[in-house]
Parts: sequence; C-alpha cells; structure tokens
Amino acid sequence: MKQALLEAYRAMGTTGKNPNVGCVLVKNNFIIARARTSPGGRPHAEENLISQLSKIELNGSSLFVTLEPCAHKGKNGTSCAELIANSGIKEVYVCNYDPDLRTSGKGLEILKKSKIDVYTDFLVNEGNDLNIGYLTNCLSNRPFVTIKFAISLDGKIALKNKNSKWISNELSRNFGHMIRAQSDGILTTNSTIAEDNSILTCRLNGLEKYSPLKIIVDRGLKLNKNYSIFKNAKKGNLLIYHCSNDKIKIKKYPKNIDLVYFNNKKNFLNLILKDLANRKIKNLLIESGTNFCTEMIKANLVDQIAFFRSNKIIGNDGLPFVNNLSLKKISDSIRMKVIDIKFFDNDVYELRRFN
Ligand code: AOF
Ligand code: ZN
Repeated sequence: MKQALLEAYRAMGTTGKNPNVGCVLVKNNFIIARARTSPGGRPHAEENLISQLSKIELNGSSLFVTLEPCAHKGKNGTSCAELIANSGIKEVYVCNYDPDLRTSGKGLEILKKSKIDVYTDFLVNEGNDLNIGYLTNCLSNRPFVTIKFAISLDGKIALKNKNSKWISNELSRNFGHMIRAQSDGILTTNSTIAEDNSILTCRLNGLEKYSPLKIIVDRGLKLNKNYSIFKNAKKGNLLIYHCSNDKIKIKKYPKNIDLVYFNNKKNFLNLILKDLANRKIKNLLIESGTNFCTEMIKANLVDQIAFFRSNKIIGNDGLPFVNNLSLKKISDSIRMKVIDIKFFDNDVYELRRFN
C-alpha cells in the first residue's frame, strides 16, 4: 500500500478536480504493475493499471488501491469497480472510502457482490493525508489551505525595505516550486504582486504545465495591467476576487481574466474559499505577505504552513510573518504541530499544521 501511495503522490496537482489515486498489482508476491490517475483526471488509476495487463496476468492477483474504486460509469461505459470485478483480480486492499456520493461504499459493494475479497482501512492516516485536499473539498466545501513562507533564522520574511531576495537557498526555492506544481490553486494579493511582480508559475523543467490556477485577492482592483502576471494570462488560468463597484476599473481588465465580485466585505475570505471549492480547487497554496496571512490565520482559514527557514539572521527590523497578536498569556498562543521536516543544505523545511 505504501507503493500505491507513492504512485498516487506522483500525480498530485495534475489530476484537476479528480483525486490523485495510486494502485499496484501483486501476483505471486511480486509487484507486476503500477498506475495512477492520468493528468486531467481520466483515465482513472485502476483503468490505467488493468489496460496494461493481459487476462492471464490479472487472474488471481491482488490489487492495492489508495481510494475506493469508483461506482459511476465514465466515458468508457464502465466504472473502476466493474472493471476490477470483470478482470480476474481476486482480492482488493483499500486505504480510504470515497466520499463522492456516486461511490461512497457502492464501489466496495460491487466488488463484494462479484465475490472479490475486500480489505479496507489500510494506512488510513496516510491515505487521508494524501487525499486531504480532496476530502476537505468534498466534506467541508473549501480547499485545504497551505501558506508558504521563506523565513530567516529569526523568523522574518523580508528586510524593513521589503527586500526578500533571497532569504532561502536555491534547493528550498526549487522545492517551493514543487509545492506549486502539487497545488491546484495559488493565491496572493495585489500588494504582493505590486511589490514582487510575481507570476506564480511552477518553474521546474518539465513541470511548467502543472502550474496551478493563479488567484489574486484585489479588493479595490488596484492593480494595473502592466504587471507580468497579466501578460501571461490565458483564459481560465487567472482569477481576481474583488469587491469594487467601479465599472471603469472593471472594464479595463482584459477579457481572458476572470473577475469575481463579492459585495460582502465581512465574509469576503470565506466566500472566496467557497467559490474556489466549487471550482474544485482541492489544495490551495497562499504566497503572500504578513497582513493577508495574519488575516487568514486569525479567521481560522489556514490548515498548515510550510516554512523554509534559512541560515540568515536579519534582525528585529525585518518584517514578521505574523502581525501583533497582543497576547497576555503563553497559554493563549497559537500552536502548530510538526508534520514534516526536511533539510535543504543549511535551510530547514518545516511543515506545521494547526490543531
Ligand atoms: C477511481 N480512481 O483514479 C480516481 C477516482 O469526473 P469523473 O467521472 O472522473 O469522476 C470523478 C470522481 O471519480 C471523483 O470525485 C472520485 O469519486 C473518483 N475518482 N476514482 O476509482 C481514480 N481519480
Ligand atoms: Zn474510477
């Protein structure tokens, strides 16, 4: 099952609205095939696996799959559960149930009715983690939200003059681009675009095509179209959330940029996350500055922070990653548990989660 999880991770950020699923087939104690969900989401993992094998190879084999096989028919006229049922596979091991109501238990029923031995709940926590964006979207109608910060050893994100090039090293920055490729959406604010002229793409060789949907929160539509991000905009890859009624400003945006207006300033951030969930964004990455991130953290809308902590001390006049919280007691502090640690030369990557 660990091999199936690894296979699934290879598809993270490439499968659109579909979850990234992985599976391996075992026969006579050997893994004889592996497959994952295709770019864009179809064909599904199990279909990719079964279509590479002959009836003889499949006969009497064991399938390990990270998500319950689907029960609804695709364009191929069948479901993954039916494909498996007719394949000769004799037993199926599964990590997680699929909360999609078209499947949700029905996939496993199809298998059981076809006299296939079904074993569930293998590496459930690992499976939940793999699918955390998909599960959060299905069950809570919002994306799973990660903030990324490159911070100095003393926890600052930039110098007083806002210069932040480069706090973290090249290895860290490359991994940061990997996180972009694995995300479905990347969100920033007009202030960050105005300061950094960011373009928010994944710039790892060969993975550029997996750059996430770009999202800008620009409440007052303050940005002009000379920033690089607008020059590279294609229909469907750039979204701006605003609450401006200024028709002249709205008109000046090129047609290939989606403007989304919410008139509710108080509930603005919640509405954005809901809208992104409806657009099937599963994993949302935020790369922005102190003010916006503090607002998101205070509103309890962030799930985890990916810190790239460098070896550079820049001093107390640097900019913090979070604004004043005016706490009176340490027991009121916000706590984050460690999920993952990696070393990139003298930088340390710390993935931390709230709750
Ligand atoms: C599987 N194997 O590899 C994936 C599954 O738009 P569709 O028809 O592809 O359906 C999307 C749903 O299919 C998705 O919500 C989830 O329930 C399932 N994804 N199922 O058996 C796979 N990616
Ligand atoms: Zn399927």
